Amino acid sequence: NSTQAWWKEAVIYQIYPASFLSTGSGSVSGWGDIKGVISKLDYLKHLGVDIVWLSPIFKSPQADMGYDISDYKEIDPRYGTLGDVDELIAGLKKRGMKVLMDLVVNHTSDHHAWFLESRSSQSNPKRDWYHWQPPKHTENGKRIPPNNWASLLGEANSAWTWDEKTQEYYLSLFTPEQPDLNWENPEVRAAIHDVLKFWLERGASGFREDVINMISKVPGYPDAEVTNEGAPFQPGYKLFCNGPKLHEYLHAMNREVISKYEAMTVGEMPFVKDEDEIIKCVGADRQELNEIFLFDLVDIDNDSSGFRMTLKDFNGKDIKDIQSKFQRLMLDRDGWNSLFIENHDNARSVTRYTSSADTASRNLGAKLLALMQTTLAGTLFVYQGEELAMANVPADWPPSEYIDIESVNYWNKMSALYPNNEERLAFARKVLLNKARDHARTPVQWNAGPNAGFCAEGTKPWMRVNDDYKEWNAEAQRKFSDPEDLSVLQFWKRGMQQRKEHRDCFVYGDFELLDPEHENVFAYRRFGGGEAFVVVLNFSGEEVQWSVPAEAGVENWVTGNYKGKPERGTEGSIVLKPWEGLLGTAK
Ligand code: TEU
Repeated sequence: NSTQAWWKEAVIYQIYPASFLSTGSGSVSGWGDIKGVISKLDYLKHLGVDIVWLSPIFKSPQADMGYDISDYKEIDPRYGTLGDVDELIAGLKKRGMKVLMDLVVNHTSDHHAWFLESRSSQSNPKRDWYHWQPPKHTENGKRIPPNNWASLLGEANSAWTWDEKTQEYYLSLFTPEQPDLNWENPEVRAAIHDVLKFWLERGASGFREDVINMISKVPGYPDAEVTNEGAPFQPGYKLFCNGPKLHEYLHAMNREVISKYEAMTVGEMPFVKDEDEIIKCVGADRQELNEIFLFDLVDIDNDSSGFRMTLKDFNGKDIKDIQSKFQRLMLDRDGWNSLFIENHDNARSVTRYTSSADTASRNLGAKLLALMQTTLAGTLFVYQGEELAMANVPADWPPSEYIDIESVNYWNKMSALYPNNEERLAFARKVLLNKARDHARTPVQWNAGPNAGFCAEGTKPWMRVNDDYKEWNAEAQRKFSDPEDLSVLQFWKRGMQQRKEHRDCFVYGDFELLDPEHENVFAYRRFGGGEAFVVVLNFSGEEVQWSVPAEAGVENWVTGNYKGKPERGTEGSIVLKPWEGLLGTAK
């Protein structure tokens, strides 16, 4: 369908700077820094990365790892200086690469000057820059928040924070340290446009926009429907996501700022389900966002409560249904999507969607996922360490090793609610083991040396290094030299190359789902630019009998995630090995 664009073809690599590499040049030891990113630009270039997205490096009290910004135009000293950022941008440019900044503008830090003014008195000119509301009261006079919305980071407390001094509540959907900005106020929108310009002028090529669908809320702060009987606060996302003015705000940012530069935007949009609404954000004729992060795949194991720190079983068919639904939606309605299965807010994909239980399945699982990610339509995102099959932390790490605010809030809440209930607490530990954001935040494993090469020997990394780094690290995988049996890192590199060599097919081509009903096998045909490929992915640790559909038109199985060239029939029934992925050319 779609017109060509650099931001569609690019491979975007997400860096979570705190955990990427610490050179010791920042103000906090054992903390990743900008110079660390600069030192790995050749690694990224060699891998096939075109664009780097940096999670927030701005000045921040770090209540939520920089997603609480106190100054949008200053760099937090723990990461370095504005000068370091200029050097980074120059280093990227020299290699033909670009950078996306993380724009966190649904909320600021409670230390931001705007909020300090806003909270100073009810009559302050910036009072209306945030969402302030008087309290409500129960029949017996108890003070309660203006509505029943639950906060989002693990504790499911009220989304409102009481301000003693001015005797009102302010809205803080994530933590009390992250007050929500009031986008209804035109001064707020102008101030954000100014932030965008600042970074575009400095050389950024666009933005990843944090929870951008929350900037417009349903007016009047109505109560959310009670979906969790007995819980004091309820998921309110239907009321604070994709509100009535979202498109107006996105369009204005695009028209007044983004379009004046050669810049791209990818908007993070949790909770959105409505397809018309999705297309309104990313339709080619809309001038709102270039692309979007949808949550269906990373929320695949959330139960029906509306909360993330929950569990649910899923299988290959669930993965297939989600993927094929969005492949079709974007192709049929001229929208554009992102391809991601990892980021700093989710457990590691190899553990989650496949298996990291032993060396063999971990290699296979990571390559299976790489094969999927490099052959679907959309802009490809790779999260740091994903290219190395970095996995979740081991099951024997105690809850005290989980230091992310969401994990801490969740664990404290469970411990307080069920202090002596071993069964409940065992379940809570299982939730941490499967879902905690910490899994993605352990230091990148560069080599088998002290601290996995993340920081100097004798320095304590801000977060514990995963125990498996001696076996699983970049250096080991770079040296791996059997061309018939690539390391995960080399497999990713080859996949990205292949995607670029056949971009009319893999990036811009059409998608056809094969065998929609199979429980474990996700198989599809990609075709375009006069070529066609078939991809077959066995999302199970068992051998599976699979019959090659005639309409697949397979000519030749060219490669896969097992050693050597796959010897398999091109029609009729074939056996797929555990976690096996095949790539074939097709008619
Ligand atoms: O995340 C938004 C978001 O909705 C999540 O993925 C979040 O982790 C989840 O709701 C928790 O249950 C973004 C950032 O990526 C995340 O790191 C921030 O904590 C959050 O916004 C607030 O800025």
